[in-house]
Amino acid sequence: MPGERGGKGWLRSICCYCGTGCGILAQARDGVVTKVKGDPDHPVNRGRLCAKGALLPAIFESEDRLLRPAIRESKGGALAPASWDEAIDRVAGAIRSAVEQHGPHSVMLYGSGQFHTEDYYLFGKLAKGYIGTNNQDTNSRLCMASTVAAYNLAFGSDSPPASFADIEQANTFLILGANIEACHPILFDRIKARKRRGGDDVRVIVVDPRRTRTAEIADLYLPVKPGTDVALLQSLLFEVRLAGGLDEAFIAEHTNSWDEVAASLAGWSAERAADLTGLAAQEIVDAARIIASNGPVLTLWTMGASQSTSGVDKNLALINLSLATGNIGRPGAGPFSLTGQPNAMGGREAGGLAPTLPGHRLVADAQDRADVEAAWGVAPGSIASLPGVTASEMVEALERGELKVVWVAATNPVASLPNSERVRAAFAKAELVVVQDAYHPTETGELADVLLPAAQWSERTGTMTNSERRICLLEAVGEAPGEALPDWQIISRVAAALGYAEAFSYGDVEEIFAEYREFTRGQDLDITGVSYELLRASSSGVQWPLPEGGRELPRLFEGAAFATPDGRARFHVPTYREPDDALTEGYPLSLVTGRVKDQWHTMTRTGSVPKLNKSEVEPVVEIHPADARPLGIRNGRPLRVSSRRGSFQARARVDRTVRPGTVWAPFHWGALHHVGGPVNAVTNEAFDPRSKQPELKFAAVRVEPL
Ligand SMILES: Nc1nc2c(c(=O)[nH]1)N[C@H]1C(S)=C(S)[C@@H](COP(=O)(O)OP(=O)(O)OC[C@H]3O[C@@H](n4cnc5c(=O)[nH]c(N)nc54)[C@H](O)[C@@H]3O)O[C@H]1N2
Ligand SMILES: Nc1nc2c(c(=O)[nH]1)N[C@H]1C(S)=C(S)[C@@H](COP(=O)(O)OP(=O)(O)OC[C@H]3O[C@@H](n4cnc5c(=O)[nH]c(N)nc54)[C@H](O)[C@@H]3O)O[C@H]1N2
Ligand code: SF4
Ligand SMILES: [Mo]
Repeated sequence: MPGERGGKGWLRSICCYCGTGCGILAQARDGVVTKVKGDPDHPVNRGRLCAKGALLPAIFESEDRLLRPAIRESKGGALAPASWDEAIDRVAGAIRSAVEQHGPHSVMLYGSGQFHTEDYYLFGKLAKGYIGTNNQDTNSRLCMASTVAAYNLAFGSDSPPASFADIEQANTFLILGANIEACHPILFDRIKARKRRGGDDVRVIVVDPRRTRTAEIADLYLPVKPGTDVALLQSLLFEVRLAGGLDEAFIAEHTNSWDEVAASLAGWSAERAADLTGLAAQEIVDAARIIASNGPVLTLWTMGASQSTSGVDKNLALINLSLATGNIGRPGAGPFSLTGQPNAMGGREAGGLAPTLPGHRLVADAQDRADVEAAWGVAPGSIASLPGVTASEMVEALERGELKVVWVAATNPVASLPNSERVRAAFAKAELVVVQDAYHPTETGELADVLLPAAQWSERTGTMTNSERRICLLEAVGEAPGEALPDWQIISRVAAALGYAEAFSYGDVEEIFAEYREFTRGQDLDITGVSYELLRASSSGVQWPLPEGGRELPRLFEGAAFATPDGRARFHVPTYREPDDALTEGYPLSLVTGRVKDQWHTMTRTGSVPKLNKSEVEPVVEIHPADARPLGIRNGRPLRVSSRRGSFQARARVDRTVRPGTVWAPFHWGALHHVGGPVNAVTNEAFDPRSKQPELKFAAVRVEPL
């Protein structure tokens, strides 16, 4: 059997949760996965899995599986079971009439980092190539957009330079706004092992307003005030320079615009940054000295940096620090943004974001459009040059009545976008909401006019790319239940019903991969040397690029050849700005939101796994005793959190995990999982002007006991 490992029907896959991308061996009985184990041959996890991965078979026991299509005949009516033909006709009919009456930009396709790369590619081909709108985005907008923008600005391409293998060679870890213990547990194990083996040579610096379990392994923990990282990072660079930590030769030979950044450091002494960041000046100096003297430095970051109205600036400041110290393109070093979802990277590759086309191309580039049009066989000019609506702009476009049909697949925006009541109201205004999901009910599915049942992990074949550019094949191990279909087949059927059968007829998913692969030829992410056959034969997948006849590159920029016209990386001056939501007497506290180790996002899968629901049974709001006491808030008692947009209720956890002035809450429990309402009722939809990534990490709130 293809992909079979170790005999007896163990098939190879990848865990469908975080961007670590752990290798899994899975076995099915009667078409359902009943056993999984970590793949001992997979280089990422060497046989280990965290609890979420190890408990994957339990997700198939959920009673909430969406098994057949359903249609709501009229707004306000009930959803009634329908055949696939009826459901597809309804979707295609609505798209056709919206395009006829209002033009192609009245349609939006919203996908997900939980798609396979082939699904993304097909969604984009349909939207951008055939319907003729760039209104196709992914939930990676909420996750990776600031990093994509910053990598492109600095390197000329969206190319994460480092590999997980650099963990074992790094001497200093700068971990900023990342709770790796909870969100990338197997990577955390690797960092801990490096620290154990390296002894005093290894230093860990953690920057986070919350003293997470990740911070527990820190030699230096910096409880930064939320949103002030740019001030800290400018100051770190200032102090690194003072400590003699610049790599002058690297700056001179391989970068541009250092002088502007050097000039921008004036005034960013540790004393000044201490005021803004709430840190002690000495802590900043200490961190800078470690970075200056204890290389190689591996910088790891995620949402604490990116989900911000200064997300791009934070990312650029992190990259500047690596470039200025020569910590890039060599073992153990690099500015390395970890991806959150299992295939956030695949969407970046295949053109899943509104401004992009397959193979790191851009809709704004006339040559890129022409190349893609030619490859798809559509008339010149078919791909619009207008930028598409992003996920962050979708709500306003719905409110203005510009979007008539919204097709949501593998994401749950009513629960995961900021200011959820506004999102709900906006979706209710659409003429047709299509929700393609593996489960029902979900917060978004409740607003659907058409529900399309999707096959999920292990029920379909395809590829995903993890944080370190590693492409792996996920085999179909079991079968989809009921009438559920793989996402790519659903997309193909809608395309066929729209009259594009010829361009969307694929015998199997591998044909889609082969078509997509051609778009990478000659690009920085060239994978023309990759095939399903190769992926099936290898126990480790492939780290791009792997051009035909070439070799894969675990570490990029080793010769410091960047994808800019002159081959040099570019420094950019980051600007320090306050978060969008102002703290006032009425809203004096900063709410930071995040994740817990045993839940995944909006809980459609993990929420029904009993063993995962033991560690955190309900959402809490962490608050420092100094804030709780004057408000009369007691540990374990209910409280209300209100912002300028809305409120939710949860229990208080009074402890010293968060810094005074800051409260923290997990965002997993949406309206269907918690009577107190969703955390996203209060979060802010303001976004970074360059990346359009929303500021999910900062809301000015008031807290009161109930
Ligand atoms: N268990 C679990 N793992 C997951 C997921 C999950 O749902 N559950 N989701 C996956 C996905 S899609 C993603 S994107 C990743 C997210 O992974 P992470 O980004 O690591 O997770 P978060 O908890 O959202 O946020 C990380 C930290 O940012 C800190 N933070 C908030 N504001 C600031 C700030 O202004 N500055 C700094 N320096 N830090 C700040 C928070 O206190 C928090 O500890 O996790 C992935 N892994
Ligand atoms: N307050 C706050 N909000 C946040 C964040 C935060 O840190 N704070 N983080 C943001 C980030 S980084 C992210 S990535 C988002 C995540 O937010 P979402 O993407 O909305 O969350 P999920 O629960 O992962 O939604 C995935 C949906 O796809 C379904 N699904 C699973 N597998 C398949 C499949 O194979 N096919 C199909 N069609 N459906 C499938 C699931 O049942 C689920 O309904 O949340 C964002 N929202
Ligand atoms: S670390 Fe991430 S990829 Fe690995 S088993 Fe856990 S959730 Fe899955
Ligand atoms: Mo994410």
